[in-house]
Amino acid sequence: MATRQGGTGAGRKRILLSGVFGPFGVDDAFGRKENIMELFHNQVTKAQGAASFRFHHRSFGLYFIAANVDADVTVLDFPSRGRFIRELAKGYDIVGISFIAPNFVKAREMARLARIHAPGAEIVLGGHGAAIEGVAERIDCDHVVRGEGIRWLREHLGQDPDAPIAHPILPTTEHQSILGIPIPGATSNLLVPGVGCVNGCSFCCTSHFFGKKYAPFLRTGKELFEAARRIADARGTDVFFVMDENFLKDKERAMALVEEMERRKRFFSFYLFSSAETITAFGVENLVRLGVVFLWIGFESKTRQDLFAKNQGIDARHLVRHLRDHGISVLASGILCMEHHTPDNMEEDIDFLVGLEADLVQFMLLMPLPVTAVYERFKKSGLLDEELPFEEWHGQKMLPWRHPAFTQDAPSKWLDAAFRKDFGVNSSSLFRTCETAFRGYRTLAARPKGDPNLDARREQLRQRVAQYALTLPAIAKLAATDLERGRALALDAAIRREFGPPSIVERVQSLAAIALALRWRLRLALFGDRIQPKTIITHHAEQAPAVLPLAGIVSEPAEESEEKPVARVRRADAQSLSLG
Ligand code: B12
Ligand code: SF4
Repeated sequence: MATRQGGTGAGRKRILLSGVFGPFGVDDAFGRKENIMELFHNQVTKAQGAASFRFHHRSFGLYFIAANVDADVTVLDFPSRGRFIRELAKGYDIVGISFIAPNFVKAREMARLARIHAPGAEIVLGGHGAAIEGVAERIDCDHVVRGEGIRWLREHLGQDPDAPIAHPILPTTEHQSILGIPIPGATSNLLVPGVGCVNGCSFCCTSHFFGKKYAPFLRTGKELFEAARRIADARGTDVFFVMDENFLKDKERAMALVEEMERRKRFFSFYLFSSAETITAFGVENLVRLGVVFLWIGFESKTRQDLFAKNQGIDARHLVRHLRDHGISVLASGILCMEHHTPDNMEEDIDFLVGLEADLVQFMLLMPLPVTAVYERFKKSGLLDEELPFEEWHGQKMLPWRHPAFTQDAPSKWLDAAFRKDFGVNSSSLFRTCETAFRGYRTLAARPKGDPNLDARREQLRQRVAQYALTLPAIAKLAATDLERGRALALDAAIRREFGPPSIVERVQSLAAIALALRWRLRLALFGDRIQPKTIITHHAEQAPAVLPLAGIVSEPAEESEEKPVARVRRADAQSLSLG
């Protein structure tokens, strides 16, 4: 049980935890247009025009902290500068600001505003931006928290740092749409089994930030299952996006989760991040039984595989094909402008990543982010460009270090060309994802029936195919190339051969998808592609739960404010959760 020194009444601390302010992805005094607040449209599907995947993620770390301290905590996500100032005026004892390196200037401005509008409050900086060297001197604050924040804040408040971790109930994404078609039903649930990774790849800030250690929030298969069950029951979907850098690394825990699902006959599905060596050790059959539908894998580079122990001896192309044949979509991630790259050899790495034929490809620049081994090495050797403002450290345009083979404007051109090549050669990721689901369905359909787990997985794949197939006519209609149009139509025909002709309802849905997609394309042409996330306020005012999960989110009527619409959320009991 948590020690409840926060109590209620006068002694109870009032804490504001805030993400950085918007607008995001625009050139202004605080940010850059390339630094979009969207995962896929920022660094994965950005060249795919209307077919780019669009959605927002909350600042999850803040909700975890709020759910695990005994205090009156307000989480303010995606505020405007004005909204943040108004919140400060309500009177807080502690103002916590979560930021990453490219948002350094925003965090500095927020700390400045907090000193003015909440002069009595302690200012605490956390998140990956806290790893910036000398941040305590560069930003006027009282504490800088490097690494895991729940433990720190509990200790700071005199509460038990070792109390169990309560997992908040949250959607992974907000306002999810592809081709302008809103994804129906509840979006996937968030599951954070832990933070950090023990692999310590030289460029990886998540691993280094948590001291190359893994800090588990959910330690066993049983705990994972129990957390998943409560979250899924509350939100009405059994699909989870797992924010854990290398979930399969703990094979025993993941296998125990499979056993628990089989014992309880409840078969969740998971989107995961994992490294190639752990995936191979885990085995594709186990992945299918675990219900993995998506894997984010860092293949990094073909030309310097020796730098990445996790990829040594792995046949990446075979692995990707094998996974897709089992209905597991792959996001293959690679690094451009590494030290050994030149304009003559970089194409080879781009072709390697494109040639994997993954569902999605992420190209990132080599960023020596503070706290990583690469950062330390570049600093020592004088390669680091310490003059480059942190707003430029987002990895989609410039290098914050002096590359001997590339001029300052070259990286963004290489990135653009790489994303365009992947799109041209492999077609839209929506098409590829649909193809993967169908390949997986066929693989499982060829197996004998009677294994409850595999029967459930086959049915899940069938449902995914049926849902994705509704978009194939729209993909064909908006196809960027004849190749893509032909592929979409051929896949549609193959699915129809297997599943029979579409029902009248499905035909109407497909026509509606085409209409929405055409409208979306027009919107992009007329008004550009920026979507700003809505401000979200969450009050965690009751006692922090000692065990899962209690902390839920319900929508309240939007408050009148300049940055409307605002989603207001408050803690509720699990029975009354309503999440859209
Ligand atoms: C979700 C996510 C996003 C979301 C952001 C959502 C949001 N509202 O801000 C999206 C997809 C939009 C995004 C975008 C970008 N992101 Co991002 N993102 C992540 C990701 C995948 C998960 C973060 C998460 O929720 N983790 C789980 C929670 C529980 O952990 P946590 O956030 O670390 O929080 C813990 C501690 O850090 C700490 N803590 C956090 N905040 C605070 C605050 C206080 C006061 C305290 C005391 C403690 C504390 O306590 C928490 C609990 O232990 C991480 C990678 C990762 N696995 O962590 C990258 C990561 C944070 N992103 C990163 C980057 C660089 C970006 C982008 C620039 C593009 C890119 N290269 O990925 C853009 C920038 C967008 C923008 N305009 O700001 C880097 C940060 C690098 C750095 N050193 O600053 C990371 C680490 C990925 C990486 N390895 O490069 N991202
Ligand atoms: S395996 Fe992935 S998460 Fe782990 S250290 Fe390497 S890049 Fe980071």
